[in-house]
Amino acid sequence: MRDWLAYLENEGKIKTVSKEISLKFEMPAVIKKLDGKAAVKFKKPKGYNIPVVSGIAYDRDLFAKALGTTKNNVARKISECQKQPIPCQVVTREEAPVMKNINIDDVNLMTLPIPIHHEKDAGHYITAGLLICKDPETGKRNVSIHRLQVFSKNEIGILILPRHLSQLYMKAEKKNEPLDIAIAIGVDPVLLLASQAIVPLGVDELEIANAIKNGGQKLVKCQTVDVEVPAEAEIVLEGKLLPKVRKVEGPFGEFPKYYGPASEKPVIKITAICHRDEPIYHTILPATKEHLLLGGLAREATLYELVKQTVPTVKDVHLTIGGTCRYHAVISIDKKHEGEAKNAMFAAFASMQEVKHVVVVDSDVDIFDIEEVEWAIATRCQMAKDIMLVSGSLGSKLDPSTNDGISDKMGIDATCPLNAPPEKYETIKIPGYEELNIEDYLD
Ligand code: FMN
Repeated sequence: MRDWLAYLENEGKIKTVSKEISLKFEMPAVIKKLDGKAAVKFKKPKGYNIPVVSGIAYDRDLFAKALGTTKNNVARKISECQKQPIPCQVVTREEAPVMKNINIDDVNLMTLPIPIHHEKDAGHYITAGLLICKDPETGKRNVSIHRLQVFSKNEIGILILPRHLSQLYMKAEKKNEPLDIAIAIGVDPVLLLASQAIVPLGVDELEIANAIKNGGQKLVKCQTVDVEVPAEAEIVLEGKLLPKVRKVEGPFGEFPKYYGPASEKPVIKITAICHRDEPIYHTILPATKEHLLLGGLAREATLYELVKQTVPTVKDVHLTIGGTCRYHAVISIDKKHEGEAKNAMFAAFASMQEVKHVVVVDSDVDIFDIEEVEWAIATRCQMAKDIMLVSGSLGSKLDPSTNDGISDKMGIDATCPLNAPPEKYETIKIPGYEELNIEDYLD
């Protein structure tokens, strides 16, 4: 993360707050004011001597930069690297900056500047930790991000939705054994993004990050658990996900800007805290662009791949910020046959449970420009025939308008009919406009 912060500083993309600031609401309020405009570093969280950063990748351009590609190629780049993971190098404890300071005997989470983000949050939440563990049967690594409520100086509550971690936890729980885990805080945007990859169980997201980086991702073994973590992380919490223990976690302000409710959740016992010299803590404020894009860009990569299997002429996919980077998909296609738009909708709904509304447009529309998408809807569809509605499908449980996740889905075909006379949809043009440099004309 340090190299990335240095880049942000060089580019003038990070603001600094030197005055003392409370972790409870005050820091999150500043982060929210700067959302989408700048990253921020808080030098003096009140009561702590560890600085906090947030919004370290706050727009699509920054993620593209971190991935070493362009804004419109993010999905394809992630999808390529997902297919070709590269094993990471494991270095010694002496070579790993994060193992410079190891605390096993007197573990105390209260020494970390962990904010309280929203009004009704149940407490202090760690929001930017990569949770790394291994499949108890195969030994393959898995990486994911989870909301983590600090219960005490060495206990954390965790929300585990039914994906890979839940499968690994169930395997351990069946044997009444704890699952060794580690939580890496303060990592670069590529590692954060790779953790969100939607890949089959057994594909190691750290190896996807290594592929994106063209190698060079170093790992180090933990001290108290059988897990490897990024050697250059700022902070690593080591711990055990306990079998058959549940405690009330939540409520917590979630990505759709509503609260996720309180309920009984699994518990992690922290066994060690390791950190670099002068560590920096990273927090993600829920529902900010940093949060939405992290999940959204990885989902776009998978959506692109899966829609392409059904509609090979797909050009781009976009999960919009307004649709929480989950619920609204825009897909552009080079339509060759009538009906392809509807097939693209079916493919999108089938490939990603959270996708609720899909708009399909022609490839002349820039799907990253919402004004252009709206224009296509306004001028290229007639809703009685171009809309598709499905009821009673499985959607997102965090969408409050669903019935415990049971959701309607809607698709809009905003493509031009292939048999329309060409002049009907011919867009207006001014010859010479593209080449004209406005500065040559202004006083
Ligand atoms: N997934 C959860 O199950 N619980 C969470 O609390 C949770 N919080 C997240 C917070 C952030 C900031 C982000 C970016 C994602 C979060 N996710 C959460 C999504 C998972 O990290 C993501 O779906 C991941 O790919 C799951 O990996 P897995 O299938 O390997 O378990």
